[in-house]
Amino acid sequence: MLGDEAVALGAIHAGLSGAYSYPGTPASEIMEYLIQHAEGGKNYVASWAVNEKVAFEEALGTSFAGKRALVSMKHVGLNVAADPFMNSAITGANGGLIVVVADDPGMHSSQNEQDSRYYAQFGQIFCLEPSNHQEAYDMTREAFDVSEKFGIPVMVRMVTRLAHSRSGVRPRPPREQNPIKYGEGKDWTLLPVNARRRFKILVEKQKDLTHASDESEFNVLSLNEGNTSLGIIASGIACNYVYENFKTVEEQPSILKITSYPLPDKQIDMLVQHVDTILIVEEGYPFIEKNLMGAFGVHGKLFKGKLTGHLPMTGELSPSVVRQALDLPALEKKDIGDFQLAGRPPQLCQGCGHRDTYDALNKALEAYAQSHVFSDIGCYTLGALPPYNAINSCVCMGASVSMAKGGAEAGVYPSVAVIGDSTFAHSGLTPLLDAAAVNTNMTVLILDNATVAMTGGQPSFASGEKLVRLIEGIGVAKDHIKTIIPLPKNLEENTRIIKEEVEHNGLSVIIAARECVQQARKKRS
Ligand SMILES: Cc1ncc(C[n+]2csc(CCOP(=O)(O)OP(=O)(O)O)c2C)c(N)n1
Ligand code: SF4
Repeated sequence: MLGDEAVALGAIHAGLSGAYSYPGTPASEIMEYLIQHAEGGKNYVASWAVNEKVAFEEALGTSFAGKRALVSMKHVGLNVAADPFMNSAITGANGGLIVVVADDPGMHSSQNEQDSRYYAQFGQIFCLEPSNHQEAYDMTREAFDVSEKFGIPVMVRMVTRLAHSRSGVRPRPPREQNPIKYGEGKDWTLLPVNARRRFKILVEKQKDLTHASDESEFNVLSLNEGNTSLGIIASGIACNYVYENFKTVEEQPSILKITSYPLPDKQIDMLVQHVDTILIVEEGYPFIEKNLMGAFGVHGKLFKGKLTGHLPMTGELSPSVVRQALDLPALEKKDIGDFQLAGRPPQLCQGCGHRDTYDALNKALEAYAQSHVFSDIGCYTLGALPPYNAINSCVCMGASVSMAKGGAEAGVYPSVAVIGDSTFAHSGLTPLLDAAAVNTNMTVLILDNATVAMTGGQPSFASGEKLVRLIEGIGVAKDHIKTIIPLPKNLEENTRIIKEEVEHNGLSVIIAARECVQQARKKRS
């Protein structure tokens, strides 16, 4: 199974009742698997949501009903869901509530490489970090138990390399779903008087959570009695990069494998007491390292890791990178002569409608000495690359519309936003409401290809006629809502329409409507 699929199966076998998600690499396959297998009569809800905040709240509602719920997302999705995430730690969970967050160290397909373990610590909840596929399955089951035992949401932190690699997984017998169970409304109503009481309860739980982490079977301390010079603390996937550098277990120095948070204090203490130097190997930020070192370090002990420059602060780890930190001789490299693989930057598919939209937009903007095209995130972000060089910014989902408004109000003209249909539904709708309220002088291009193409073709919530009606309902003047069909034969007409709307002194929305050619191909086959 893929690591993502192991999480999904673990959840099904743990008695899952409801799962919600918004697509995002490398987390999408969790929901894909759940949807695919729900059809086999598994009797749970598995559903894409319009964004991560909505997905989180849907899962929280399921948990409040006493049922087991899962919400999954990529790391930046948790920024969008941060409000319910933080507050759910205070309300607590009723049925088990699991937040699976897939981080993307190395930014294979993301705009940053933030480390979600900080969110778990920020929310003061329990976090499990599988190091392999079997653990992805087992820990997801375990996460539901921890959530129900302590009445808190539990995070399962995945990373790309685990989410998207395959291995055998040994499943266990499935268990029943929870019956519906109503809870204490006053615990869940975060008026200050309740929130203060609940927050205190959460803080008081921390000792028990640390104890549970210390007792967890998933943290393994192997002391090498004959070697007191070096000890290693490794977490999650990074454990494998350590193990791979030793041919036998006997060769290994003392290793503490950490896969649960809050950090297991006692086990860490035992390792630190046993050795002089501690190398900390973790994928992501130096989270464990910072927590252990504090401001002054530990007297008499030498810590090595990312903060000390022994491991890189950015990007993904690998066995060879860890090998250097272990001071082991580099492995011999195979000589492949002067063979070189050509660089192949990603590009829009041949025949993609986004190409035709950018051709028309570039032509329409030729007449202006200065313009700013605020883009959003989707396949169309590839318009940043040659031959289009069509966009000037891309920050986070939905930002194109709000940034175009801010830019226009600062005097940028033409101020253009480019956003896809799924991203528009995710978080472009609300800033468009803002712009419509004051009729900002800007042009919004919504590229409606009727799918979430970038992440593999999940369903879009605002496409076609529904999208047009939404924009009308938001308050954009009907005369300035235009639809174009981005095809080469329509280049002249599309250029003219974009130009006209850029010239209009107020808000315009142009919908470029044409199905993603990859999706069309899939449907045909
Ligand atoms: C907060 C957040 N959630 C999810 C993603 C992953 N993601 C990148 S683009 C995108 C949507 C793309 O769909 P759309 O806007 O319709 O454009 P298309 O790719 O179809 O052209 C998603 C879900 C992300 N980057 N940020
Ligand atoms: S997947 Fe679809 S939207 Fe994305 S580049 Fe290809 S054709 Fe265009």
